[in-house]
Amino acid sequence: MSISLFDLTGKIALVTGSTHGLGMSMAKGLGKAGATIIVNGNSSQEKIDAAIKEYKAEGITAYGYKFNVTDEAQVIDAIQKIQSEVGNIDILINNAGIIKRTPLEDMEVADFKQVIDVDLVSPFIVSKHVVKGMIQRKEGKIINICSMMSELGRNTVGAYAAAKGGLKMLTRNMATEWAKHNIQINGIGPGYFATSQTAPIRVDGHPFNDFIVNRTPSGKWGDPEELEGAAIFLSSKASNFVNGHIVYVDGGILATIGKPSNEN
Ligand code: GCO
Repeated sequence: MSISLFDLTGKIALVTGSTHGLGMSMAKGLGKAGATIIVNGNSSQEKIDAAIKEYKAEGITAYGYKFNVTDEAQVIDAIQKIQSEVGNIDILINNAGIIKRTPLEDMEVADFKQVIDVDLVSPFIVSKHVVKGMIQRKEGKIINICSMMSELGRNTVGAYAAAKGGLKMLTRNMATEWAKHNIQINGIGPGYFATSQTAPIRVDGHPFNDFIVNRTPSGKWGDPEELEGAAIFLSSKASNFVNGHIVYVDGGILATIGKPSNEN
């Protein structure tokens, strides 16, 4: 198989929420495959600058743009700046997201809405404005970062599951409406990965940590670098006839009902 299928040289990829965590891991994967990375964050310019240094230290061409993905005016302004200062966006990874772990009966409506806003509405907002150029150029890749919670529920993450389940179906509808323009829209559903977002539930001896290691056929938490391949595949020519598909990178979690903790 020609390795050029996975070559992203000359491509520009916007990865929302890519100053740290899984967003940075996927962006580094695309960068190592040749893409120029547009780094996005909304917390602080210092965080973006620190991330840019990290990308450049790995030989990746990266530019930073601070904007709030839930604010349509900021998204429109940022996309215009990116297009005039760097170039057209060929690849969009909608990764920015938040989680609030609260039992549904205790959850404030405002908190529920904030999770939906960031995790479901913002991929719509950013995609709606990036896709315009992709439609004109008759080419593009959009990847929505879904979750195990696109398929399964879990105590205390009801708002997040509602958002990520919705994002799975939004991905399918984007494919339905935009595939005719030679745009491929897919999702990546990470399993349980060792990141800052999961740090609170990943402590040795923490019941949830033991549960996940047992619930995952691979018997471990994912290493963020293990997400790079799926991101490169769905960003490259190799996936030009893949559309509306969620690639689960989960160590086998969704393949199994699980096993008793005393069984190997
Ligand atoms: C949780 C975790 C999960 C993972 C991931 C699983 O609280 O259950 O944070 O949400 O982060 O989304 O796919």
